[in-house]
Amino acid sequence: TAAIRLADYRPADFAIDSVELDFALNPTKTRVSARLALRRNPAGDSSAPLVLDGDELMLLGVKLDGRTLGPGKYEATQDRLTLAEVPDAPFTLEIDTELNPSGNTQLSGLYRSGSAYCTQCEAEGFRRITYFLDRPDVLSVYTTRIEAEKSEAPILLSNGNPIEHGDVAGSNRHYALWRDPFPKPSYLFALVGGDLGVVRDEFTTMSGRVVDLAIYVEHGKESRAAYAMDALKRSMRWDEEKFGREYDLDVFNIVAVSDFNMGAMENKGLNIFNDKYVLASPDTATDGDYAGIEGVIAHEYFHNWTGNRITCRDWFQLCLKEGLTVFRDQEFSADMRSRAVERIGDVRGLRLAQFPEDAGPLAHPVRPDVYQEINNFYTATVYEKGAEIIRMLRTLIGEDDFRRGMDLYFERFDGTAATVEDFLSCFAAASGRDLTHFALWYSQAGTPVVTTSGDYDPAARTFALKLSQQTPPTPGQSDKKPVVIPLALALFGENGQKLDLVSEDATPTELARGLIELDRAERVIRFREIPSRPVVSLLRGFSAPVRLEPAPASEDLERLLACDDDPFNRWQASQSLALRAIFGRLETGALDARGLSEALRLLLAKAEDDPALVAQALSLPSDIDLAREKGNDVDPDQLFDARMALRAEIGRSLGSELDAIHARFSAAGAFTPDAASAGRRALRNVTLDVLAAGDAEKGRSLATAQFETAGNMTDKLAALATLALLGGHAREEAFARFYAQYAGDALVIDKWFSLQAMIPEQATTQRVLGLMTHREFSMSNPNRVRALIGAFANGNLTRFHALDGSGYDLLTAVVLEVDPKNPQVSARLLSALRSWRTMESRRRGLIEARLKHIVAQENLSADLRDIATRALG
Ligand code: B3K
Ligand code: ZN
Repeated sequence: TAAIRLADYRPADFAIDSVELDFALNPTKTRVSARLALRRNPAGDSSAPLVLDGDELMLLGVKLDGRTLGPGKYEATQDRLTLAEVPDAPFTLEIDTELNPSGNTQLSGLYRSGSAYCTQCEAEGFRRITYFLDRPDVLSVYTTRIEAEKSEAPILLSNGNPIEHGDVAGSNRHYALWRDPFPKPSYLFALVGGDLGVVRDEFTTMSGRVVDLAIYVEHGKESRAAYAMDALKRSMRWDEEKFGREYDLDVFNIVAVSDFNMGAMENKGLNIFNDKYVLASPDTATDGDYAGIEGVIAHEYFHNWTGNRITCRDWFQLCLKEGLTVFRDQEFSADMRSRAVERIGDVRGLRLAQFPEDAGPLAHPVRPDVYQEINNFYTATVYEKGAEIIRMLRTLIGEDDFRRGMDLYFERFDGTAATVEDFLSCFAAASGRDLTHFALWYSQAGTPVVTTSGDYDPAARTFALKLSQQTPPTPGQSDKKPVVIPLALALFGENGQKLDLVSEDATPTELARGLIELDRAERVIRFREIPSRPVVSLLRGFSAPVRLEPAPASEDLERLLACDDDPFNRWQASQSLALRAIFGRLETGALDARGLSEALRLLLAKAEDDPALVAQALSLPSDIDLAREKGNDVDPDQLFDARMALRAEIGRSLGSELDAIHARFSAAGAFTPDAASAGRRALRNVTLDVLAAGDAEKGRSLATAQFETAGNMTDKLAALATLALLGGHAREEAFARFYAQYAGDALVIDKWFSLQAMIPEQATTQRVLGLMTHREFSMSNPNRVRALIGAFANGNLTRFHALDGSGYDLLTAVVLEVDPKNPQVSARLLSALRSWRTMESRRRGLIEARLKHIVAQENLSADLRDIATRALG
């Protein structure tokens, strides 16, 4: 297939003002009648034929202005409907298609999840329902009629407001009519039909309108939707308070389904969710699950303004809605929880997923300029780095101008399909700042490396800080330009006091805000009146998505850990100390963890102040962190050994403190999912983990006791994770009991699959192969595949990268098995190999052979072929 390029964008030749859809739902023969009000688009080519997109469609008939068209009047294939001649005046086109929802295993278009019917149309699923101009810049008003057997689908939902419903005379069928008054692109269309339980509530908007809220779930799971409902109402209020955005329909519906390719989907007025991001109860969901639900509920809700009211002109602008909406949901979570802990978690995620992507063969700009398969661009770069760009923008222009820019954006572009340039123009206008250079963040891929060096002159009492930047080459972009990097900075003196920033080399604003803008290759700032060699706290709050080099010296890190008033950088100091210890051991064979241990001991002594933050500091870098920091010639076994040695050493040297914390922070009273309680559990569970690393016997008995008495899933799963690492009979016993307790509860069994897949032992590969035949496993369900195979490939580096190639063989076999069923899932799974070039040579060779084997297959999906080909580069 030919590449699609941003440079080739042209407006559509036709506009579709309204769409009337009529669905007669049936498991294998669903009939769709679409009636489109079309006219030529003045901005398009006035003599162009009408070409509508389709995908695997079966056409039953076409009418133009009420008259049936003979086969000679159009040309229909599975993926295209062409009418060479159409009237110049507005006209209607009626198209009948027949679908087989039960046979739709791609989970794109109209498909079945359990016994329900549901849809997923972003990015290009609507063309699997009917022929259409399936592109985001064609906005139409939709009216949808759904008819189904009453017993099979008592619930019938679509976008917008409910208009009418009733029985179909002389049959056991009924119908519902929905109308969405807001023009929208086809990717936001949704339909649900099924026999579902429901939780209802209402929300009064800031102008006093009452909105009916409903969350539909599998019967019997209603009580597990309470937290999602609460998160929804808090999201609606927050968007009013923080962005002045009010909800705009009479109803807001959410449906949870168990077969879903992604997390959730923001369809107008009818969000469809992976049930993993809706269902929670204390004994089935961890604190991480609760936080995930809150974040995703908010994210999809916030899309109503950033994505739906203002959508994207084309898919290259995906970050316009995704980066911005991630930024909004991160801010929401920061307001609902601890801002510092949220920031640390977000940066951890960025470094875990986006940095490796940006450093490997799949690197692409936040706004790509070419793609083969758009589904492969719903990436950490578009989402998470996209959010970082928005955050930098706010940092640079300040909160007030940022809010004014957002208001202007909503004012100017409501009801349109916009571009990144449109968006930036609002902030340029609101702040009076030229954002041309800043915009380079959207088009230049790769993670900039900021190199620093400091020079203190005691006689002159000056400290010269040299900052330089460089972005490594990425595919298709060999020469990089300097970008605008906001570097938040503070200097600390000998006694931990914060020093005033005095310099002629920075602007007064920069000095007053403690924010240096590094917008060229190099900058030297000489600070004056510095009484002694200072410690630099740079990139405070992770003010830009860059890598800093080199890490400060150990003594400086220890000082920062003690005195920095930026909680992010305090945490960063703990991580950098851990990295130093680990890489020190790799180089010299000797482990020196004294500095880190002492620093952590001080933190533990003050654990009550902010348990969640201390928990983050105790969570040592993962294998993936280490592999990324190493950058090349990665040998996962070596990294793993060094990491385990550090954990064990910390566990031994802090044994009594950890023990005391574990006992003191034990669960008291009923479970509540709030951030403060979650923080206490996080601290308790990370102490258990480190403690067990230092003293296996003690760890085993504490973990076994916790596993048996835990009153919530967070504590139970943490105990099981600790036992999983310790091995032996206690582990197998615990896994068996966990299964016995939760058999049949798919979302909980996913955790059971994942923990087993991540056991860092030789036998795990066989274990995973065995679990693939477990009766609760299914290659057709994306959550199951991700829980077992995804966890193995992304969360178990030593086994996945086993030198006998067995891990790679497992992944290759699964990818090729899943691909014909569900290309989005197979393509995403294969992305686990995106950093293969950083491996040491033997593994590199093994992976390259697997990738070549995949590319050599005939009949690969476009999605998988795209990833495999680009990975090989
Ligand atoms: N917009 C959807 C993503 C759909 C992906 C389709 N392959 C979810 C979200 O970002 O909110
Ligand atoms: Zn989104």
